[in-house]
Amino acid sequence: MQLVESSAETCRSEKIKPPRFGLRKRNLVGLLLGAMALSACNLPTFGAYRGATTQGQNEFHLWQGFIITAIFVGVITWGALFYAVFKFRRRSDQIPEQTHSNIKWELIYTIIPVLIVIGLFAATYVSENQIDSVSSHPALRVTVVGFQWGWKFEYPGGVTIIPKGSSYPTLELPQGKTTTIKLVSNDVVHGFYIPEFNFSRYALPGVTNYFDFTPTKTGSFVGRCSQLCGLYHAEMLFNVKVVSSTDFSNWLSAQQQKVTA
Ligand SMILES: [Cu+2]
Repeated sequence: MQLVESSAETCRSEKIKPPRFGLRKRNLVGLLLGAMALSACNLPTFGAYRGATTQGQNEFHLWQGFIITAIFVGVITWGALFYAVFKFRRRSDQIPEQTHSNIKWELIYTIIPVLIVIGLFAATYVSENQIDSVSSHPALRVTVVGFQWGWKFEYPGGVTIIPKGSSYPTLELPQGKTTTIKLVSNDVVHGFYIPEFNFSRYALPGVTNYFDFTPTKTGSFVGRCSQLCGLYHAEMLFNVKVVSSTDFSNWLSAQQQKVTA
């Protein structure tokens, strides 16, 4: 009887044995991946700006997608490489079994990269179309003129902002409203670049470029010329100031009154 009891005890203790480490590890990895997926907005920036406009944020998400794909490809590729190096390393002078072709694996490593490239292309196509789309009824239209060596911003009502002395011009924009920028150059090729907007576009002589900015937050940002355009290229800085839509209206009316006065 005692023997039976003790064997039952053993069975019970076997039953409540903790799960094997492998299983726990799998659960942990699943948990981590799930947490990452659920907190996608907290993914690292991978060195890019999060974007202070809806267009810039769109570009930022595309960037994140590309980097995550690259990490995925890198892990698979390096993993497979090191697995082959260690698992099939030379152990003796005996020549291993010689095989030729493996249709299944050849199809897998052809189809998956092609699908990845198609996916990246499609994501780029969709994002770039959204970023480059120009509103037919923007809240504001501003003409930006690049010249050697500065920037000029032309607002409705004859308001013109130009560099004054040693101070750089400021491009004032309303938050939450779409502004269409018309970009031209007076002389050579310049690059209209606002890092925190994740946006750069050539200012080309004889060519007019249009694009939209819809700032999502107020603040001051730095702008610069991204093309080496001559001796004082480094002086081609400007500021971007995003203010609330009311503050912007007040500022623009004040500027327009100055023009009429
Ligand atoms: Cu320039």
